[in-house]
Amino acid sequence: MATQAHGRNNYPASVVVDSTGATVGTFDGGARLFTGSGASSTMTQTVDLTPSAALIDAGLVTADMSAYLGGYLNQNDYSELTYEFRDTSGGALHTAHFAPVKAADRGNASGFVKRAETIPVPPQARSVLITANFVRYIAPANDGYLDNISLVLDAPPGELQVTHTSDTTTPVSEGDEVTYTTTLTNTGKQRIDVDHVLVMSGVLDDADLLSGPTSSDGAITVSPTGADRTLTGSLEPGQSVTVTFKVKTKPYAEQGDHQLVSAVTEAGSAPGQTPGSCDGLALCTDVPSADTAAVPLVNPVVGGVAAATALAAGGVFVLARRRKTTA
Ligand SMILES: [Ca+2]
Ligand SMILES: [Ca+2]
Repeated sequence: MATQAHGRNNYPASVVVDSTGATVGTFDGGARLFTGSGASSTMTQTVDLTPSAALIDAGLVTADMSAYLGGYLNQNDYSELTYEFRDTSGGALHTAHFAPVKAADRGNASGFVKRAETIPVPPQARSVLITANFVRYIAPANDGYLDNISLVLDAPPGELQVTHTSDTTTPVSEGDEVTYTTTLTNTGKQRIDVDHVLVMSGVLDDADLLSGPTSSDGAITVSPTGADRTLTGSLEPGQSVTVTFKVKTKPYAEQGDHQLVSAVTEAGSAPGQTPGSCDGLALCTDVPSADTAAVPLVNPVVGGVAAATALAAGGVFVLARRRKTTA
């Protein structure tokens, strides 16, 4: 095995040719390409799959394999490539083979043809033995060419769905209790990290904390103090955890802005100051507080806010985050 510079000493540039010899594309082949040496030569590399063992055994991983195989003018010197997926004992579970690109496949032009294959990685696979063979038909040079040998593992990501609700959206009066529920669910295929903020400052200016916030499962930890709390941890596929807290509305005269605004954001996206509305907050509830002592029947200002809030509360708020894992 040897390497040569693309485009020098009659070695081809990084060009893709078809069976008529026409150049139909180029690729980023870098500075050099692999060639054979002598009558035949071989090179190998073993890729360790053990970091992805759990996902592989769950049948979640696909392998994308590709390479550019080529040769010189009308010579049938060629390269070929195999990817052998092996178990812990080295036994072959599956072998993908990229067939030689002969002179007829290239229309007798110097250049490359791309070979590619995607397979589900067989469960129990722990390594891939990649073997390149270079075979010479016409001496002296072994003109089996090979470039951009690739193996990429892919698996469906974890996906986090978050909802945030209050048990009322109509105006509350002093002394009323409101319960808030945040639900975090992993609807994807891999474990996913949670790093969020439960924003309570817009509620606690108008109401006293009675209980919580409490996580239903140790997978999600709620920071113990502060008007805003962090929600951190990780969720397995299918796992769902709720975080709840309950407040009691203060006497009207002791309230802040009379808007009980609470939200959940991703870490780093929490508002810098106490929110007075849900503007700019995707996962948010806004419960207005009515001055029932002063306006016992209808308060048109509060009514307008309540109508807007009911619209916001009628939907399901979803934030999704996707993560791609390769090995
Ligand atoms: Ca040759
Ligand atoms: Ca408020």
